[in-house]
Amino acid sequence: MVSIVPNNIQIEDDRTGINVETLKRAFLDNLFYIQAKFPKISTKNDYYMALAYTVRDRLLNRWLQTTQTYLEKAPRTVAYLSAEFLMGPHLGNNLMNLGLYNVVKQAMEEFGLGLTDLLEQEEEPGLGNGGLGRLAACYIDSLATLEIPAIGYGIRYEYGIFDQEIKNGWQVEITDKWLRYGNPWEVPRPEAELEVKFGGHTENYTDEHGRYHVQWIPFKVVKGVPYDTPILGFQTNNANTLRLWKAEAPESFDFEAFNKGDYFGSVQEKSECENITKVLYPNDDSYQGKQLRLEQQFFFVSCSLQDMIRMMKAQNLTLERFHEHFAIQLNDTHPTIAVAELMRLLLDEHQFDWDKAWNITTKTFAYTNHTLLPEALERWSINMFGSSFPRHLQIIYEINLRFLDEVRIKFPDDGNRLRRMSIIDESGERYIRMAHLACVGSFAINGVAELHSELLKKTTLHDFYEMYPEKFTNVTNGVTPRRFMVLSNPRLANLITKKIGDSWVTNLDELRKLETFLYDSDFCKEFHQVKQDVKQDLANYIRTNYNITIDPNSLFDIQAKRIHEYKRQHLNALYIITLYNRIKANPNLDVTPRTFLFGGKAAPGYYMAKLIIKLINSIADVVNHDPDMRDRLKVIFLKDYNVKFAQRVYPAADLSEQISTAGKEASGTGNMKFSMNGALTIGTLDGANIEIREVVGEENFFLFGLTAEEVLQKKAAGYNPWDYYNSNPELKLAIDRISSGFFSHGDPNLFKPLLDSLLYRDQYLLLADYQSYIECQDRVSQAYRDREQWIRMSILNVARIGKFSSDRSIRDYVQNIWKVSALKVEVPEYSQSTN
Ligand code: 4GP
Repeated sequence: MVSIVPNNIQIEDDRTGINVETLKRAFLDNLFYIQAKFPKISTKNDYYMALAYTVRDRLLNRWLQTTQTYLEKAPRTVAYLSAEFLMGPHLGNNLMNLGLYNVVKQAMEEFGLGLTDLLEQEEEPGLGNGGLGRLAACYIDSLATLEIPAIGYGIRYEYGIFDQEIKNGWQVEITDKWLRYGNPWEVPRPEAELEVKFGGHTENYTDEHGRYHVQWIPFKVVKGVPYDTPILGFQTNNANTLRLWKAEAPESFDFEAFNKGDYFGSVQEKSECENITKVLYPNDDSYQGKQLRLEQQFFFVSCSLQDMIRMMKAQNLTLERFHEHFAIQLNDTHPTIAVAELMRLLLDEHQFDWDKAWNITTKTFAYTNHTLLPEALERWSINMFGSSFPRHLQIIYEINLRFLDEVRIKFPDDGNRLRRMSIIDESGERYIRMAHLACVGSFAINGVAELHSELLKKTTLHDFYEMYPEKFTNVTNGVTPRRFMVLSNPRLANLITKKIGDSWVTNLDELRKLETFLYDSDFCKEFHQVKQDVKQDLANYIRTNYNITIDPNSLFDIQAKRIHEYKRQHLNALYIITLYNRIKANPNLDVTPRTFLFGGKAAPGYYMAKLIIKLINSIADVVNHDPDMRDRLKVIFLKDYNVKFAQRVYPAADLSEQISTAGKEASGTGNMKFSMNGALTIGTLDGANIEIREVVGEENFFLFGLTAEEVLQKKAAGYNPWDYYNSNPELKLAIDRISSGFFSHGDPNLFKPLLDSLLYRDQYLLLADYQSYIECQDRVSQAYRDREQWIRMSILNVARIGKFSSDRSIRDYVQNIWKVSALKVEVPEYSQSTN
């Protein structure tokens, strides 16, 4: 076999060398030969690009070596199918993983360039909405770090999640043109393109052996072109691949139409094909039954499965062993059409019989559920589905027929159960229930936190749990400490490393050692100083970008996540108004100064969420300009919350708001990132909050609110929000302030829809939880005054958070679901980094 890396490459080669001089030379070389610029006319972006290519070069031998090793050894491989990958900027992460951060920083400094400045330049690939997409990114990081052979498969959206601007207090969406200046991290692979079919009809035929087959005659065919991004693990040589698919027209023009003079018709067809991967649907925890969305899902799933089959063929592996070679994880139901597509490929294109194909399929897939919210459970109308995927509809009918027979055997004479469990919802207009297809077609089903997995078994997927109890398991989410501690909070990371060495970065449980220093006053001082410095950084940022001065000595109280009624940003807002009212009533009140910071995007079509943003901004307007507040209260809505910005925000928090209605937040992952950075949590017994509280200790967590069970009981007993309004004067005053038009220049109607929803329905029980929340918030204010105790609580949050590393989650998946093994990749000596 020819060596992957040419043998004549030397240590000092410009594409691999890692000392300052070589890096500088390589940087100038890239500036000249790739950006076609010289320093005098270079923009900051040119410098960023030149540096990105310099770093990418140093990744490539690891990446290619990984590919070669995987090719030779043909290990069992995880295929992580996700419609979203919210990766965040690559440059800093790659520098950290390669161990090149400091040497590159120095090289840039010698050119008079600031590395931080260059890092800022990167447009982040916003190919996800929030939790689910960012989780996929953390998992891809951990897979590489743990040296697990894996591929991430997804969609290369031309426009990712919109950029958010705030105009007059309202959210305004701006197209995210993240590819405008090129993407140095991806490598297009047009030679590996595949075809994906859509629409049309099916025909039956009999082959020469008298066997019956179905052929799908599509209406259109679209090309899928893979774009590959290397994902390097932390200080490993394993660089896995993130393979994102772009849709293209099969021919650039329909020449027949063109020759007939239908120029626009032929161009239109091209753009219709390309539309499939044009834009990410900006909805989180909900879905829109749009045909294009379904087509996106099928498109990337079909490309990915065909790609896997092609790889097996290239390795001379038989498809009979598909399930031994690949473990495919379905990240929510978005890729679930894969169950039907793998069946189709095996049946129609590779001539397997049904039983064999079904056996392979059901040993291949595992399904993760991310939400219990009914509005987020995907279902596709039969008509729409059948018009795009006539063959898959047949296959799904057949799967359903056989599945219902099984149900009948296990639960005879239970017609209601059959109706409830059927993959086809026949209660009105007929729909395909994708979660049901996922449960039937997978060998494992998991929720993302203990409570969530329990609730799945008890409620949403209860029938499936009774049918297949052995399939159900829990994998509590985790997040990568590389990006969310080492990269985003270097001050804290350095302090920790100084105390306990650096093995915590890949073994987060090691943080426990910090408990030894709990009463070491020097350490506590340093720990506190780190927090103050980081808060000062954020304060500077806010002053520069918002022209608002905030006091780093005030308590930084942060709620950063998608805006959603169940996440209850408006409960937080009610507390702010309560504090405001108290100070207005008693201007000399002794309050703990607080800065309330919010960040998060609302789905563009989610009116109530947008109104919540407007409410927060309107409160900020009044509070920040009221001299009575005397800097004791500040409110800021930080626009365009994304991964890059999140990295600034988590480290600066004193208090993390995790206040969803119990039973609604599947897990949460922001809660983990805040706690890892020493914020204390104020939260309900929801999602992973419960497990966080368990490990950090209940005395280091501010708990309030109803439990999931109490929420259900309250609703069952006939919940009436007016009872709370009428009996709680502070709550009444807060709500009346809003309804009087006090925050809306006298307009009593602006926030009426929000207030009506609270007073007449209050689906998420804000009013029921209000008193408990404000009492808890008052305890927080009190606790913050005891600085030493607060610091200790904060240290304990960091020290005990080890469980929530995504490395632990991935180990759980590896051992309990995927059954894959690590495979170490070796690279030549010269490219090993030194720092
Ligand atoms: C989110 C859940 O809302 C969140 O609780 C969870 O931590 C995250 O997935 C990852 O598991 N769901 C979504 C979504 O982002 O789009 O459904």
